[in-house]
Amino acid sequence: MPSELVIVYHRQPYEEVEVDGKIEYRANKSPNGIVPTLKSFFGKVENAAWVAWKEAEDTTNPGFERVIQIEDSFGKYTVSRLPLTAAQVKSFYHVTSKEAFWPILHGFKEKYNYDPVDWPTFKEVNWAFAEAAASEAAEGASVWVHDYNLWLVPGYLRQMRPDVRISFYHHTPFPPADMFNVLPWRGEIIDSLLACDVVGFHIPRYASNFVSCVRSLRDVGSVPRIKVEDDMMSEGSALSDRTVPTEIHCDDHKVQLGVTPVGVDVDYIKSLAASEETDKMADRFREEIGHTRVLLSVGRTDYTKGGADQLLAFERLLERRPDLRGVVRLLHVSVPATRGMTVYEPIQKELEEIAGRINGRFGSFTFQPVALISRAVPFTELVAWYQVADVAWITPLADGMNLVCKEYVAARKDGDGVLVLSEFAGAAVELGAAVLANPFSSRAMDFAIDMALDMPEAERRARMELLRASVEKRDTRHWAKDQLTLLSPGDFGGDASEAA
Ligand code: GDG
Repeated sequence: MPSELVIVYHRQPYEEVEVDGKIEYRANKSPNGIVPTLKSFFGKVENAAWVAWKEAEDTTNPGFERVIQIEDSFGKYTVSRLPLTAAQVKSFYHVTSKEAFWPILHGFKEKYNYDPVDWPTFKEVNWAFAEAAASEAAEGASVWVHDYNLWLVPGYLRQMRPDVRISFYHHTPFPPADMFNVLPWRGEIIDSLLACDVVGFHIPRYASNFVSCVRSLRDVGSVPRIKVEDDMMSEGSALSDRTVPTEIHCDDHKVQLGVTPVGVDVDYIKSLAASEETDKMADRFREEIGHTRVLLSVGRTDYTKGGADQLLAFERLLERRPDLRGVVRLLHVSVPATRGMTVYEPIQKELEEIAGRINGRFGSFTFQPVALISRAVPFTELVAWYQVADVAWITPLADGMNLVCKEYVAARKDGDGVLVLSEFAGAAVELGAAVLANPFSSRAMDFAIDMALDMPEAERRARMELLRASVEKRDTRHWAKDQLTLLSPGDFGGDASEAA
């Protein structure tokens, strides 16, 4: 049945489990992150569909079921699975998206790798995503495309289906023109985005950067701007702007710019934090660590996340402050990328090398200052650690938003704990009550971590109260409400506030 809302996201919204020789589809193991947030839209929109890829050795295999019906805790929905070969996945995702686009989006020109890019394959895969979305969408439906690896989908879809409303959301930063224009395919990408009805970003700065990129390539005339809400303009963040562009007109077509920072599911995290299981786990962790103070860092293993700089800052902390040796530990959870992404291997090695050196220099038979966890930890366990950690140390060099810092705040039901947050995470624009740090400056990192560790309880609590108010205000429900308005103003029926 044609769908009113088609979500186009490269990952499948479930996990396949083999039970007695039969494949069963189950909700993703990890209840956090962006997939459950997107899936929450299914409960509120009739006939929703999802388009993702499925790696298939033989794409002509008649047994391959392309469209499947799923029913899980999020409701009933259709999943259209694009069969891609391993070579297509490697070329479109691991190479073009991760080696060429990702570094440019995050401002790392030196990591940009153009040579292995096979642009025709990228186009072919994007065309296939657009075709799948076109065949799922009902007349006048909304199609919601996610992230840079599907940048060309809107342009193709517009050719196939002029009737649909197309919205594109960027989960990453959007870079300024002198960075974006490094991409030789810049004109094609911008033209595709200009075929959208809505182009969405986390924060005002990314929308402004997008406008500067469009202006550098196309004639768009004047662009209206409005003042940014006060609570989206933290003075301490390097990414804060005072005004934000609202729309672009190009060739008689209006593109609305949506600025909607993604939040976390505060109610869900609070319920986990209040559960007996998490409480018991947190108590066990406290018992195990005794009087040790815990600094917690969580993120994917990626050069943008600043893991190595953080470990080096921790090493300097132990060098500078002998009083903290044997007293403070860093729990560094760094989850490696999916299989086959060799581009992240050197970072993993670097993290292991620095962590090993710190433990060698400052550890003993019974005490290791750094616990480097190179695998995913179950989310309940993570929430228990959020409750136990004295400091959440989240200092990416660049990050579209960063959900981990918001999860930490949402989990602090005791109202205590300190968040040290990079000025270059999108979240810093809202979370000005955190200890904001510039990860490019050793001095600033040292100052921030000293300040966090030495902060009096009253100040910790006052800051945490402000942080919690902010995270609660812009949670997944808030984001969903904004998204539904942008996706289809006045349509879909129901109460959008219940969508997440
Ligand atoms: C992209 C953008 C933007 C991490 N370790 C474990 C684990 N996680 C979960 C966290 C969180 C999610 O993964 C990571 O979200 P982030 O937002 O921090 O980062 P990206 O994956 O880079 O996401 C980012 C986001 O899209 C949304 O738009 O904020 O800027 O780069 O939910 O909790 N979860 C579990 N175990 C782990 O060890 N279960």
